[in-house]
Amino acid sequence: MNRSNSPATINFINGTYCHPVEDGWIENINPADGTSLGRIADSTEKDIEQAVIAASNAQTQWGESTLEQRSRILSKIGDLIEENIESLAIAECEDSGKPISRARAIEIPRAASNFHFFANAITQFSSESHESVGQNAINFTLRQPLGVVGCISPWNLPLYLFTWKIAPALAAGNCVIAKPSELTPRTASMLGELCNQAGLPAGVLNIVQGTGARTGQAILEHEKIKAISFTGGTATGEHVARVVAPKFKKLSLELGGKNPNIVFADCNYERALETTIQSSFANQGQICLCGSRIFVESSIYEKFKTDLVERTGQLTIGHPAEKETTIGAMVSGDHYRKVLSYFDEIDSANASLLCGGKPATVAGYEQGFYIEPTIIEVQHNRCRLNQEEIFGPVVTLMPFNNEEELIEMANDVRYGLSATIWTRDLDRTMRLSKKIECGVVWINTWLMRDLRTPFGGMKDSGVGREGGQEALRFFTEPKNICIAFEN
Ligand code: TXE
Repeated sequence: MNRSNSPATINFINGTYCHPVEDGWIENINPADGTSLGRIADSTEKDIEQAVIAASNAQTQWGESTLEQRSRILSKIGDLIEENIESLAIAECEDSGKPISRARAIEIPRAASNFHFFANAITQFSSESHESVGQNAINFTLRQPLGVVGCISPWNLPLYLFTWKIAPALAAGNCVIAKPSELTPRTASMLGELCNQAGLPAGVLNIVQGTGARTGQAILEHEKIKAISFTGGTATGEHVARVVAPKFKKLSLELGGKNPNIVFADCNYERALETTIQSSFANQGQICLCGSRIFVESSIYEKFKTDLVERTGQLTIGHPAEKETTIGAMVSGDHYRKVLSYFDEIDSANASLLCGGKPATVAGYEQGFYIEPTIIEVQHNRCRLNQEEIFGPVVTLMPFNNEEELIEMANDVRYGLSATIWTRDLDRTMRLSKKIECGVVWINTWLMRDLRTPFGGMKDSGVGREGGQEALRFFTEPKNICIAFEN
C-alpha cells in the first residue's frame, strides 16, 4: 500500500473512493517545505447525504452483527495498520510536519492499539441490572447502538485521534461518518482501504474530506446523525455545541488545555527535567496535554531554569523526515503565524525570553514553518502567555513558594484538561490531585496512557469522557427494561 504520493485525497463512501459531488477542492500543503501534496476533496452537504445514506443502509446489519464478528474485523484493521506503519508514518509526517520518528514509534502504533483495544473491550462490555426488591420486578439496561454517528478530529495527532473515536463507535455497533482535519487528510483516507481489506462491510465507515466550515458543519447539521464526537479547539467546540444542542444529539467534546507542570524540590530531578522537555516540546508543543505552564518550587527554581534552557538547546530542529529531528515543522502557515504572534506579548507582560522566541530556518527548506523551542519566564499567571492555549513549542516558567499559592495559580485558568506533579511526597500528591481542576493528573510521569481510563477535561477543556467503557457508553443508548413477575 503506498498512497503517500497520491495527487488527490478523495472521499471513502460505501466502501469506495469517490470524488466530491460538487467537484470542490482545497490544497494540501507540506508544512516542512511549503510544497503542495495534492488536492483534497472539499465535500459539501451532498457528499454527507451520500455518506449518511450508505451508513443508514449498513446500520441494521452492522448493529445486529455478533460481538465476535465485529471484534474480529476491528482487530484485523489494527493488524493492517501495524503492517502499514511505514507508509502511514510517511503520509502523517508529510501532512503534519511531525518528526517521522514520532509517527513511526508512537502515533501510528497507537492507532493500531485503538482498534485492538476496542476489539477486546466490546467483548467485555456489560450493563447493569436492578432488582426492585419487594415489587416483584427486575430492571436491566439494554445498551443499543445509537445508529449513524459523526466523528470529527483535529490535525495534531491525526490517525491516533481519528481512530480513538472511530474504533469505539464501530465496536458499539454504530455506522460512522468521520472527518479528519483538512490539514492532515491522508492517513484517514488510507484507513478506508485497510477497512476494505479487513472485511468491514461497505457503508459501515464513511470518511469524508473537507473544511470544518463546510464539510464539518454539514455533519453537525444532518438530522440523521445521532451523535457527534469532536476533538479540536475550544472556540470550535463552542460553535459545535451551539449547533448540536438544539438538535438534541449526544455530544462529546475534547478541547484545549493550558496544563500545569508542577515541579517540587523533592522530586526525582533528572526524570522531572527530562520528561519536562517532552511535555513541553513533543510534537512541537501541539498536543492538548502538553505542560505549557511550568511551576517550579522556589528552592530549586534557578537550577531547574538553567538546566531546562540547556537541555532545550540540545533539541534538533530539522526536516521531519530526518531521523535525528526532534522538533519538526508547525502544521500550517496560519498556525505558525498564530504561535509567533504570542512573542509580541513578552514585553507587554513584563516577561523574559530565556531561549527561542523566533522562527527557525532549516537549510534547504526555507519555506517550511519552523519555530525555535521557546521558554518564557513570566511574572504572574494572569498574563495572556499563561492564560491562552498557544499550542506551539512555547512554555512559560515561574516559581512558587507553597501549595496554596500553587493550587490557586494552577486552577486560575479557563481550561482543566491535565496536570503533572513531580514530587516524592505521597500525601502531597493526593492533596493536590483532589484540588486541581482537571480530568487527568500524572504523578511523576507524563502522557502515560492506559486506554481503559476515562479521558477528558473539566471547564473549557470539554464535556464528557472518552476511553474504555466511557466511550462505549457514549456510543450506545441505554434503555431501561422493567420486567414484572409473579411469585
Ligand atoms: O482546530 P479546529 P484549528 C486548538 C489549538 C489551535 C486551535 C485552533 O489551540 O490553535 O485549537 O485549531 C473541524 N463544524 N486545538 O482551528 O478548528 C476541523 O475541520 C464542524 C486543540 O485547526 O478546532 C477539524 O476537523 N467541524 C486541539 C476539527 O474541527 C469543524 C487540537 C478541529 O479543528 C468546524 C487542534 C465546524 N464549523 C487544535 N470548524 C486538541 N484539543 O487536541 C472546524 N471543524
